Amino acid sequence: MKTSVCIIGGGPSGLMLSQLLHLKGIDTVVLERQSREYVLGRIRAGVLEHGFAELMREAQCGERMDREGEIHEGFFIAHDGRMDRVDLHKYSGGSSVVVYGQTELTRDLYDARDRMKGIVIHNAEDVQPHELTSKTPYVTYRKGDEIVRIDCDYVIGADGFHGVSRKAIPKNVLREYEKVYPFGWLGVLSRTKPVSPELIYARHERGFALCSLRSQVLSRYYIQVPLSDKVEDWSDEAFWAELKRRLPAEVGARMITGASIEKSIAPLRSFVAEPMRWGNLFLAGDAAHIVPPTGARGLNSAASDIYYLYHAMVAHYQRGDDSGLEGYSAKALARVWKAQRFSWWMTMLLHTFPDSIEYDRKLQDTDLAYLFSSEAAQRSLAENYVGLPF
Ligand code: RFL
Ligand code: PHB
Repeated sequence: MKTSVCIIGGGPSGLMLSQLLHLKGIDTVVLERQSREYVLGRIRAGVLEHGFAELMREAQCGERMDREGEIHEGFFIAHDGRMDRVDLHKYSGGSSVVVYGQTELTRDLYDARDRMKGIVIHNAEDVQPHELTSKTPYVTYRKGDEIVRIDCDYVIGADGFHGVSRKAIPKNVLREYEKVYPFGWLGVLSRTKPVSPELIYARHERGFALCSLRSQVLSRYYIQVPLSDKVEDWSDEAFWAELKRRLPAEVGARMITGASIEKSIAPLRSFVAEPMRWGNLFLAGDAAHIVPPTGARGLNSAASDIYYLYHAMVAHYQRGDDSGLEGYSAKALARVWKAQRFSWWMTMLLHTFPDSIEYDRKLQDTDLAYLFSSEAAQRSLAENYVGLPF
């Protein structure tokens, strides 16, 4: 097989880039290790920044998002038994975020790829990029007993944190920065009316909690748990009881509970790999960087990578201009690190750290008190939460 751009990974990053390039007449093949059902079964992000929503529209995939997604102009931070609202709209100069599930947007991207007869190969085993520093790179994968080779100009590593692409960069070139937090998030999806029309991020001495949603009939809740906890340790009853304990009493009292339809634990991690380009391999999204979900930045960091790569590839194929490709890594990383900083800050502000000392907790109190006493601080939070410009 032969293509211009071979994309490893059929998550949101890979599908979005493939769709955008196809619309500009640039040929791509997407290789995905899992089945489509598996990819669509993963419950992940719920909050999309303005820039991500714009990319969905540019990819001609925004119709259902615009119809079914909810525009959110603010969220709450619950602490010390009270709720303070962050007015995103007011403090970001009129911007907002869209609540629309990653599952739904991935489905929209798959549908668009199908409509355009884009090539997405599922269940591709042993995917491996080769000759990445040559002018003729290629990717191989196995389907049953057959090894298939795809020759291409460029390889995009959009295969998430556990993918193969990043590992193809030699150890003496790749620099990895990592911070692992001593807890995870236990998430529950339930077909119940959300407790609040806007998200509630809760700081509590028993641990962080988050009330989010997918629609007005589908709730998504999270609680901070120790890394040693297993999903099986948490019955639905135990989850609801603990969630309520961490919320202001009046919020807990009006919480509607029900059977969980999905329950999983995600560890929290901050991670950046540099550079994001090696020869003709370009990393994008979770393959290159991970944030703890506290600031809702994961998918949104991927969005800027895709935006830069898309424009760089179009400049290359349509005008022979390689400046975008040359500058990709530095440009992408500049924004990536700002999302890292913000996600780390939100995480430090709102979680209970097992090894914290009295002094640390006083600083958390003071950070929150400062936030809600300073318009400048709220402006900074809002600017980051709705997404810094690409
Ligand atoms: P993905 O989604 O991991 O997709 C990578 C794809 O590559 C495939 N793959 C391979 N394919 C071929 N060969 C291989 N060797 C391969 N290895 C892997 C995988 O099967 C997969 O399909 O990466 P991508 O596309 O970069 O997208 C990133 C996002 O998924 C991620 O950043 C977000 O989900 C993070 N995140 C959130 N981000 C937000 O912007 N807002 C949120 O509200 C938000 N909430 C969250 C989140 C992540 C969470 N978890 C579980 C980590 C909430 C949670 C709980
Ligand atoms: C979610 O709805 O899954 C969600 C929302 C906001 C976050 C993280 C996750 O910060």
